[in-house]
Order: sequence, then structure tokens, then C-alpha cells
Amino acid sequence: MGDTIFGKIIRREIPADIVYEDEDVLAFRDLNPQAPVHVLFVPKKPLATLDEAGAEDAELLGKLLLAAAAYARREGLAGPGYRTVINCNEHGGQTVFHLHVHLLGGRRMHWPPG
Ligand code: DGP
Repeated sequence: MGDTIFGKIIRREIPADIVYEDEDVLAFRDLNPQAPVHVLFVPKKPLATLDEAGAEDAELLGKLLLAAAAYARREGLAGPGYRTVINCNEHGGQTVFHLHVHLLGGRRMHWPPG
């Protein structure tokens, strides 16, 4: 995959409001928040889309979701609830081609999404 803005954030070449980091995952606040809490959980491994993930990435995908769930719990979002979203490719609304999980919380979500 080509480099993206998220690759630059992972390498600390551009700033971001980082809220969580471990060996495999970086999480930072979305620049254009769609909810009071809007954090992106990004694998340090440069996967472009969910479609590019393979069986070898099963553990990494689990780590992304568990990191998001743990963050939501720490921030008091788990009781009221929250939403996780992975947009994939054009119809999914993906604009940055480095796989990421959106964590949205702090307000009631609507369904179906637009
Ligand atoms: P998606 O549409 O699923 O690819 O989501 C990309 C998100 O990334 C979008 O909600 C806005 C956010 N975003 C784009 N550029 C930047 C950036 O430079 N910094 C941060 N923190 N977020 C960004």
C-alpha cells in the first residue's frame, strides 16, 4: 500500500491527539469528530483496507477491537453504549487507505447509518 496520513501519524511525522498506544495499535482522536468521543484505532501494520486483511491478521483485528472496547470502558462509554465502524473502499465511505476502526460515543447513534 502507499503511505497515508495515518502512516505519518504512526511515525510521528505529523501531530495527532494520541490517546492509546501498544506494540501493534495506535489510537488518536479523529480530526473531524462525528460524536463527542470519536477515536480511530489503527494497526501499526500498514493494511490498506479490511478487504486486504487475511487469516494472518486475525489476532491483529481482534486486538484493534479489544483496544477500542477497553478504551470505551475506561471512558465510561460502555454502559450507555457506543459504536465501532470500519469503512471499506468507496461505497463504504473509506477516505484514508490505512485500515482503522472508528469508535464513536457520547451520544445516541442512529440506524441505519447514511
Ligand atoms: P474513513 O472515512 O473511514 O476513511 O475515515 C477517515 C477519518 O480520518 C475521517 O473521519 C477523518 C479522519 N482524518 C483524516 N485525516 C486526518 C488527520 O490528519 N488526522 C486525524 N486525527 N484524523 C484524520
